[in-house]
Amino acid sequence: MQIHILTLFPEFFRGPLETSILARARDRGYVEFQMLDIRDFTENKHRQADDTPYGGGAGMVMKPGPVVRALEYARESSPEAPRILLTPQGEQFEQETAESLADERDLILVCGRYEGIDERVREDWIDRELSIGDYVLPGGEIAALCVTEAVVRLLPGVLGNQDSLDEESFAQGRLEYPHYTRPQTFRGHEVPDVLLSGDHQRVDEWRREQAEKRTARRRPDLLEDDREGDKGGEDET
Ligand code: 6GU
Repeated sequence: MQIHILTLFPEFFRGPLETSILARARDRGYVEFQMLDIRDFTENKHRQADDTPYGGGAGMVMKPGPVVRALEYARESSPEAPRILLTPQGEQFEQETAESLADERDLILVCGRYEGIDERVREDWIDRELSIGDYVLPGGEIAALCVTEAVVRLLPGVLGNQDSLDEESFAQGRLEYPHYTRPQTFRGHEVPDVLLSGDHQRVDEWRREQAEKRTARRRPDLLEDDREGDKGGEDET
């Protein structure tokens, strides 16, 4: 998968893309990152990529020319890739969104600044708009990193252990069960006995029960969603 990231702040990505799972995925050939500095696609000598809004008002708006030329450049090597704008006005990015994006050949991520991007770009050169939640960030860069991490870890082969994908939070509409590791006693707090029993069936049951309780307490909305989408299916009790 090739992920093109269009941004006014390419340096923002250097740390994250060179760290941990993203760096490993790239080094092993599962993904390539193409950082495009939108300012490189300006045509004025000050390399100005934003301008004041028609009609007046606060803030600056991203000029259409540089963004569209950067999009056209990315499309030269990835002609079919969805062009995704990161904006608080987009549809909410969910695990399901990550799963569907992981099936694409390539992706083009456009980091908007929150005051906005010229509306004509959104209308004709953007396929999809995503938001990572109902709060305002100064730009789409962090959101692009969220999408990138969530998608890349789903690419076949990137995680050593595919089982962990099926068990994790949201994969089954549940939060994950609690985890423990050594030492067995930590500052007076014990690991639950069942995990030391060696009885895999009891361990599985306990984990399922814990996941269910935790979801009911913290995210009852997930259980409700599940019932709606799964009428007459699994026993919920
Ligand atoms: Cl995608 N961009 C910005 N600027 N703010 C956000 C966001 C995106 N998602 C939530 N807040």
